[in-house]
Amino acid sequence: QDPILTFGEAMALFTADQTGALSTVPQFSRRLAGADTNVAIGLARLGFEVHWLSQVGDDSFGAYIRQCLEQEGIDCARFATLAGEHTGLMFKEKVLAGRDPKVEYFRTGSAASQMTAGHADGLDCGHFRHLHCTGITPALSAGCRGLTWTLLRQARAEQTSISFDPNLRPTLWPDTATMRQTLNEMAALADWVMPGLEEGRILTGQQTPEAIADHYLDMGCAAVAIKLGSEGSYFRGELDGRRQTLEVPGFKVDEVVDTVGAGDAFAVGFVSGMLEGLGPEAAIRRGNLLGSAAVQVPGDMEGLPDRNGLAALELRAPAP
Ligand code: KDG
Repeated sequence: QDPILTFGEAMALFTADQTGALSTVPQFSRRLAGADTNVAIGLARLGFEVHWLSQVGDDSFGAYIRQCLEQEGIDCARFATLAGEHTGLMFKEKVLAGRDPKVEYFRTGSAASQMTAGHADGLDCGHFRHLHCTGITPALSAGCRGLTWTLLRQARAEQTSISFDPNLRPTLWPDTATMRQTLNEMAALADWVMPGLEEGRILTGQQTPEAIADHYLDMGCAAVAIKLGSEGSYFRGELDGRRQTLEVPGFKVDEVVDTVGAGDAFAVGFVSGMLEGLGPEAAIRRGNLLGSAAVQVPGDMEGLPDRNGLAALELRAPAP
């Protein structure tokens, strides 16, 4: 299979072992986090050749992240270690069902946030079949914004397909207007844009899934997949020469343990399905299925299956 390129910031994540405010929790479990790495891992588990471009500090957490990604079979040739700098960290609450956990970041000035367009030097985007990009990386710093623009423009010029998940992180941006303008301009370079419904509303100022999707389709994107949480997903794009809509319901889950990472799992399902030529309906369905698997585990990507796991999930899922 042709290679896929992903890039961004991977962090060491500490999830609270007990419920309650982070200030009161005595124990945490160490895991890996980062929206882009979640997608990279999910695609690698499904057998895609995935390359990761990033940077960590020369500390134990950077070493831990490298070990995790190498164990997943991800190509780390463009994954640098920056001497004297630190790796980003993230802490996350354990919550009772139905609530999104509070997170705290310790990533300002991290090695990843010090990346610049120079990190793409010598990279041949035409070598990759697909580029996956999130809106978190350009929020990290001016240098990371430059890197994101460079990779998006190179991929576009080389006709490498691009998926873009806005992943809004308002606290990482100087202001909402800059976030909206930058992410909308970046999304315009992508083939497939995958916002959550609320993210789409914030970014486009539109309210309905159709109006949000049309905003991006009018800018030249080929398809928009809008995540509707437990309701499933909404797809709108060019099919058989005209703009069409698909609504695919979500899968029921017994217990929602942690919603963080569900959007990345959806991206893994949708992007892998589209790259495999399954068509939008089956791709969206796979996205919904992986999203439902992700919310049933505490970490971001522990619920992401390999091919056998995917087949087992599909067997248990109700027929469309
Ligand atoms: O999508 C999951 C991410 O939120 C998480 O892994 C950490 O990348 C992350 C972020 O910046 O929130």
